[in-house]
Amino acid sequence: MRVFASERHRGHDPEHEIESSGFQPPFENPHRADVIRAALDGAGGFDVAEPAEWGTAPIEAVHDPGLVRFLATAWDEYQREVRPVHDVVPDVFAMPGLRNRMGGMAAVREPARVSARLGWWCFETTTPLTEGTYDAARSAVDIALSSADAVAAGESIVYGLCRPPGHHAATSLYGGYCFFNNAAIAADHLARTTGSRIALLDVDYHHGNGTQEIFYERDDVAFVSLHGDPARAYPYHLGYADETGAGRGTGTTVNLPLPARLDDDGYLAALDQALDAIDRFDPAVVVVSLGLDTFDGDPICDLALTTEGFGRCGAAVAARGRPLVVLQEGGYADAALGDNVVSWLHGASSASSSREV
Ligand code: Q9C
Ligand code: ZN
Repeated sequence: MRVFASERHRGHDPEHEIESSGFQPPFENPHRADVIRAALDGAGGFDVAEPAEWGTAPIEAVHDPGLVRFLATAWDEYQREVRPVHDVVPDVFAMPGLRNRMGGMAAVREPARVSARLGWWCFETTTPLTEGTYDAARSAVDIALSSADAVAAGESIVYGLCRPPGHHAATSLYGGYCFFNNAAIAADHLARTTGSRIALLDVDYHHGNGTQEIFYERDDVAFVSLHGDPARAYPYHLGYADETGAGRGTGTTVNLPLPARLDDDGYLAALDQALDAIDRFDPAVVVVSLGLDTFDGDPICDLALTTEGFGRCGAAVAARGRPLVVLQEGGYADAALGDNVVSWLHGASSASSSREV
C-alpha cells in the first residue's frame, strides 16, 4: 500500500494545551506521527514516500485566503508585536454577539493587530501556533493531495499520514488541533478535477465540524460522520442528527451521534448505516477522515473500540468496493496508535480489490 508522510510535521511542536481551565501537555504532538510511522515500518508492506509540493491554490479553493495569509505570518508578528513566546494562543474571540444590534461581524473588516486577528481566525484555546506550525500544516495538505492524486491515478487505497490533523478547520476558522482541512482539500480537489461525486467518511471520535461547514451547501461532496454525541463531546456546537445540509446540499450531510462506551459490535452497526448512506450517494471515491480516538484507551474520548475492531472497520469500509483516500486525523493513545492504524489499513487492504498489501 502506498503511504505519504513527511518529517515536516515536526515543525508543529506546542509546549502546552489550554484545556479544562488548565495548562496540560499537548495531546496532539509530534510523537503521534512517530509512533504511526514506526508501526508502518515495523509491519512492512507500506511503501512510504514524501509528498509533492502543491502550493496554496488547492487550499484557497476551500479556505478563506485570509486564513492562509494569517497562518503564514501570525507567529512572527506575535513575536514582534506582543512578546517572544513559544506557543501563540488567542485571548479575545470575535464572537458575533459582541455586535448585536450593530449588524454582527458582517460589516467588520479583519483587524490589523495580531492580538485581535488571533481571535478572528481561531475558535478555541487548544490549538497553539508555534514557529513551524504553518510549514507543518502545509506539509499535511501536500500529503492529502498526493494521496488523492495517487487514487485518482488508479490506486485502490492510499494512506496519508497527515499531522497536524484537519477536520475541525472550517472555511475561515482554525481550532481543535487543526489548521487546514486536509481531507476537505483532498475531496474538493478530487471533485473539481474528476467532475465526479466524492464522499467524505469521518470516523474520528469528534464531529468534523469544519468539513461539514465547508460542504454544507454542496451536492458534489457528501459528508457522513460518526462521532461522540455533541451533547457531551467536543466540539459541542455541531454534529446533531438534524444537521442534514442546506440548499443544493440538502440531504448530503449525515450525522450519526454515538453514546458513550459503544463497543466494536455497536460501532460496526452504526458504520454500516453510514456506509449505506454513502452507497446511496454513489461516489467515485471515498475520502476517510481516520481518527483512532474512538479507541477504548483514548485519554480524551469515551468510546470503546479495540485494535481488532479497527481491522473490522477498515474491512467494512473497503468491502463497499470504492477507492479509498485514508487520511490521518486524531488518536491520542500513543502506545496503541500505531497498531490501531496498521490494523485499520490491513483490514481495508484485505477487503479491497488491491493486489498490494
Ligand atoms: N474537554 C482531533 O481529534 N479538546 N481534535 C477537547 C474537551 C480538543 C480533537 C477537550 C479536542 C480536539 C483532530
Ligand atoms: Zn478527534
